[in-house]
Amino acid sequence: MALAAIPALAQRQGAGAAPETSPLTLWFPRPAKVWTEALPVGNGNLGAMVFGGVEHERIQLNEHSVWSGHHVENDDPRVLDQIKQIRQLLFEGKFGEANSMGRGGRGARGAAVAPAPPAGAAAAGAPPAGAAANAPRRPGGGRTSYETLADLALDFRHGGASPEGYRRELNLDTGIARVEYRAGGVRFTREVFVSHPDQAIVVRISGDQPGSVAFDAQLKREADAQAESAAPNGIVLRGEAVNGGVIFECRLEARAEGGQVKATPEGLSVTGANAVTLLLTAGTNYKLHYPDFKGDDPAEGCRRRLAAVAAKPYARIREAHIADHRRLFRRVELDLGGPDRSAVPTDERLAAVQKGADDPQLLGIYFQYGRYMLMGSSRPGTLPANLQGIWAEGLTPPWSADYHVNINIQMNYWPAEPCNLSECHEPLFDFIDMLRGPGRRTAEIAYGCKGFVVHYTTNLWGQTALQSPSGIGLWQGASGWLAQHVWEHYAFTGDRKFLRERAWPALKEAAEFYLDYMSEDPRTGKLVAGPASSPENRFKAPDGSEGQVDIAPAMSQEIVYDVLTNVMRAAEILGIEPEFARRASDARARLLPLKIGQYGQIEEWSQDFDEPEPGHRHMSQLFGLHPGKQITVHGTPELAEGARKTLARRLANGGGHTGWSRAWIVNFWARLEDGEQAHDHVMLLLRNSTLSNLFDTHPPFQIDGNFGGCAGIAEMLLQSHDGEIALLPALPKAWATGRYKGLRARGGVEVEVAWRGGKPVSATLYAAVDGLHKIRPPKGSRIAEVRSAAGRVAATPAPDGVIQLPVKAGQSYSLTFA
Ligand code: FUC
Repeated sequence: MALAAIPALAQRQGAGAAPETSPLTLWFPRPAKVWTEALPVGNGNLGAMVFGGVEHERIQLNEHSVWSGHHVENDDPRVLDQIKQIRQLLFEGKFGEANSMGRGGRGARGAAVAPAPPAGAAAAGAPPAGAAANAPRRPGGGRTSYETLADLALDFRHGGASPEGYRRELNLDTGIARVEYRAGGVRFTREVFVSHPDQAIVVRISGDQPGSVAFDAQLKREADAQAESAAPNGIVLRGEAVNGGVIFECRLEARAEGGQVKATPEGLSVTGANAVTLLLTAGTNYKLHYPDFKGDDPAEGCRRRLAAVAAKPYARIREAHIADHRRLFRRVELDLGGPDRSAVPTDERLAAVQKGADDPQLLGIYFQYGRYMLMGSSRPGTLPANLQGIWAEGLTPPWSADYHVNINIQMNYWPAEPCNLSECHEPLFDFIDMLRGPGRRTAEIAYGCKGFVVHYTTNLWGQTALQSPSGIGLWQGASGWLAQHVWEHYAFTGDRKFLRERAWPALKEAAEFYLDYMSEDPRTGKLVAGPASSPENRFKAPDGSEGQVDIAPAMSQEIVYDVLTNVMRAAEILGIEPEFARRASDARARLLPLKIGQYGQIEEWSQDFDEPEPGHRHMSQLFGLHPGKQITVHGTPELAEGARKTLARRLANGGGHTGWSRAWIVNFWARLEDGEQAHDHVMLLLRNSTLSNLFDTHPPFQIDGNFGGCAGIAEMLLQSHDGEIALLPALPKAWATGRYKGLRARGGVEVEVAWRGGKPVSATLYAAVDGLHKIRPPKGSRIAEVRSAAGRVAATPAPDGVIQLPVKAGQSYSLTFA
């Protein structure tokens, strides 16, 4: 799948010319019947799903900020006291009492809160019908959800001719979805893409016979919107999110070459054209609520962007789109070997894999699809990728397509840095900054603490309030886990300005909360990060009660460890706030350490409780293994062994049954340097948790598994979390021969590696910043020589094969192996 295999860009405009081809293409010999067979295109703030119907084309549209609801301040001062009591009860070992304490209601402002859904409800695979069961509940009963923008419906007039030579594809290398068929002696072509430079959804319809293009176009939405014609050749759709929320607008304009476009009360009618370009812009009034978002008045913005893009010929819009897309997309190349099966439709390839076949090139597509979808749902200035990225059908997507912050949104961003899409990480940083305001208020009112806190789910309105001091709600890890992302952005890029201006304030404020919230366990003298739950899991206490809230869940301890470690490093690098760094370091030294339990596993709770659901989908106690760096194969071998046993036990009890859970397992095994296990679980991700359009399925569709799977494949090929750059740390036998280019390691290093017969052949490191790196060769091989432009670099391997390599910004270093 080397990109060198891609033929030079064919000059093409409209029908007739050959389109670009790439092995990185999803294709199907028939239209999509259901939404999860359609193909996604997006530019970060506009998304579309292309069905490719012959007589009736449906292009379902999304705009990132189409949300119902509004910002609510419902922090409840009464929980402060309850939490203190819960803490005391837990110290006394009264788990039953502690766990029933906050249940059943809360709120000085009188809002009764329904109990959290039973843990495991989602594990059964059934998301709540309609609006999410674990969606935020607010006084007034308002609903808060991401929603579809509209559908673009195109009705063609083929006179019932049955189509031949049908092909529907998504070329990941161009970011263009294409539909092609012959009907009534005419070869019709549609191209759909979302231009980032021109901020528009672009649809091009052409026929290879003059005057053959005829269709009607409508903009439709199932509720709360009105379409009207915008003479002479446009439609405008205006509306408001259901039950109140943002106000949106969407504008469509048709530019026909030959023939006629007529605006009708129903929409547009095109007759006798050679080709038609449809241009669509959309926006909402969201910036009014989210000051950093660079939106504008929806009507004004739509009109302005439409006028600008409409002034350009299609070929130029297309060319600018491809250039922008490739600037990011082509940074990484991955070839995992195996035969070229690009002539086989994608769903057939997936079906073969699901029956047990191997298809490394399909994994290559799956990997690049993850990068493609991050580019499509998260670009600088947009909202971050939600549970479905940006693609969501209807008005009540599963779990409101919101921001779950107890793994899901973080998993969305795991590929951002290693897979060389650093700028696509930025929307998450803006989002974190937005959450810091309400999160600070919540920290103060609900906990009496400094800093900021976020619980397990939030939305674009900045919901941070503690819904109930019980169950899965009482989990304060989101702010700390989010703060890991700003640190990692620095770690990968070496961007000190970012560290000082963006990362430090968020890191420090996250740490401040935990430093205040933690208490000393009178029984051990250690610092504990509870009362808290361990995401969505429960335990059986010695008193026979089942509970979720404990005094020191491993994940809470590990998140605090991670935040404090990063704070200490950041303060040292920046040479600032030594007092605060000392406070962090003292607290870290006093944290209750991780413990190994009766099965040799890392204990999930402060005690080795019985587990009612030992195969639970969350594996929170392994946060320190991934995405944290507290547990490493070379640094903490006993804990790494504990992690291995934890995983094995979860799996033996049916773990990994949701897409994201399986994707996390890939990352865990990669970190444990077990290439065979990691590979088995990549295959299981495709076998059990992937839909025919390669969307991850929880079930249903949830995009985190795509991103986690993409990151997991990268993690098998390159790691850098443990103070060294490890080349091919978890290479499976199935990928005997291959090559990658453009994966990134911490310290601003881009890496290229080629291997054959399971052994490295060559590697090149490109340094973006000066540094001193340790390089670990793949197991069973030795670094023979390192050369830079200046000649041979002295690098003597230590007994474990690791070399020390000083690098200079802008230089590259070539490694050979023995
Ligand atoms: C977390 C998970 C569920 C689901 C939901 C959106 O709460 O436990 O499985 O993915 O997020």
